[in-house]
Amino acid sequence: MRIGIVCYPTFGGSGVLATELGKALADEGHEVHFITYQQPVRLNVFNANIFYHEVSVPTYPLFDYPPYEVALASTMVDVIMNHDLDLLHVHYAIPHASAAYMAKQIVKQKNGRNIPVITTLHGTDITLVGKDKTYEPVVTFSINESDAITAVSQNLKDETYRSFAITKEIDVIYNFVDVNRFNKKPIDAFRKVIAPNGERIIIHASNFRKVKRIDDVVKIFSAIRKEMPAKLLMVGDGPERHAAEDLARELGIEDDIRFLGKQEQMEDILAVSDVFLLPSEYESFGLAALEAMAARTVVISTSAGGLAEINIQGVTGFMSNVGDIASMSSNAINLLKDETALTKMKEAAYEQACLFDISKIIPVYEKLYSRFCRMQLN
Ligand code: GMT
Repeated sequence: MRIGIVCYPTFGGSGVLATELGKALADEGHEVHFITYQQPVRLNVFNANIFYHEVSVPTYPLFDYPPYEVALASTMVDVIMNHDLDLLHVHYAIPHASAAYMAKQIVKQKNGRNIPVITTLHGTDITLVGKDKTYEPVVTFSINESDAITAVSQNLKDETYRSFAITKEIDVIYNFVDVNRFNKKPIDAFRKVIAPNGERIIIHASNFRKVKRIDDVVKIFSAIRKEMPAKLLMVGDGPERHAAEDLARELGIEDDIRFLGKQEQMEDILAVSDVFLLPSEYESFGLAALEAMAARTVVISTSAGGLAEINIQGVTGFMSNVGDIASMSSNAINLLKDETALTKMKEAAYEQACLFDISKIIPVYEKLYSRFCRMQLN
């Protein structure tokens, strides 16, 4: 099949998932065309089946807001027609689903072809941004106009029906992880650099937005730090980083926290970590948590959104209510003090991640595509 993938090219979960999906589809022999404004960060391999089409948005003095959606729709039309795509798979509704709708109508008018559009909802496109009344009518319309709609968790599916007047069936297709990539032996030298005296290693990775409750990460770590020697790795970057750094200084734990910025080799960093903290206000799925579990890192999180669909309470990790710092701290401390329980839980986290292995989810997407594709798969 010839598949167009539209996504955000950044470190965010939706872009990571879309890129990994495209790479896996290319490995399966499909021709994959990425359409984005920048080379996706995880698109770091050469594969003859992968094509990248950059959306450039010309500026003009009149434009206070350059019309990205128009440029995106025009690029989609160009790629669909010149590369004879079989379908478009857009990740994150805003503005990808509405741009895809526009491209579909243009292609229909130009050559009579009805290009199927599949929209995958990822989370904040529904729960935060999409609900805003400045976007809601377009989001509802373009989701309903998609030929197929998928959500990355049952929770996100339910939230979508609750927040928008969706008239179509939404399929849940869970996010996935390449377990082989994350199942790595810890590099001793690396561990020694981070924790020279054998301290416990705690980790958090995100885009440091308000929804991630970064302050809670620092406060939980502070509680852990009072009980045992430990180091905290903060991976990623975003608007809440400076507040977190200030809080760390205020609590006097700044020497035990390393802000690593955006990192591509997450598997190496996770392999040396003991506990992954994710105290989010909401996660539709929590791809970062799943990657941690695949690397045998125990997840201590809230039970918000779809997290309970991957993390099993008391087996693969622990979950608490949003903002319950005391509960998340004591779960972490008790576990980190008990080597046997920690080892057992790390193994259970890995086993659970295997259920979401890439090899199990790619065929589900292929089956979905085949429902719409001119060329049926065997
Ligand atoms: O976590 C973010 O804020 C980034 C966001 C994105 O769209 O890139 O992540 C969302 O999609 C991920 C991939 O499906 C999910 O794993 C995240 O849980 C979801 N984030 C939220 O729902 C806040």
